[in-house]
Amino acid sequence: MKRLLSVAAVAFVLAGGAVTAMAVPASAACTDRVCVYERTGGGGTAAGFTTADNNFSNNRFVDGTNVNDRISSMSCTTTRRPIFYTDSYWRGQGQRVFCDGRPENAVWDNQFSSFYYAID
Ligand SMILES: [Ca+2]
Repeated sequence: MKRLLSVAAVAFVLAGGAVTAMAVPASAACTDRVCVYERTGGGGTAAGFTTADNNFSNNRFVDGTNVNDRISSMSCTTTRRPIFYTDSYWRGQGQRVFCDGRPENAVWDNQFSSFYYAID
């Protein structure tokens, strides 16, 4: 179900005009609509998502290291805001991310293990 950076070019094209009107992403390593970063402020290695994910244990950053419990910031350019959870299967503490394209630091640093989209 997960797709890490596999359709980055397609996602960028599909995002089209909306992306051009937004701030330039802090990291060129991720062009997917939901991105996570190893460091705060969009720093360090990155990973991208094109769909929700119930368990980060099988997800890798661009540098090959594991995503689970290592996320320090997130960004998104979706209309449905993702909520990151400290446990798999959308359990534990949740953080709803603003989707203005700019990295937002994790409230629970190095603890996120899944994410889903909020329904407005
Ligand atoms: Ca996963």
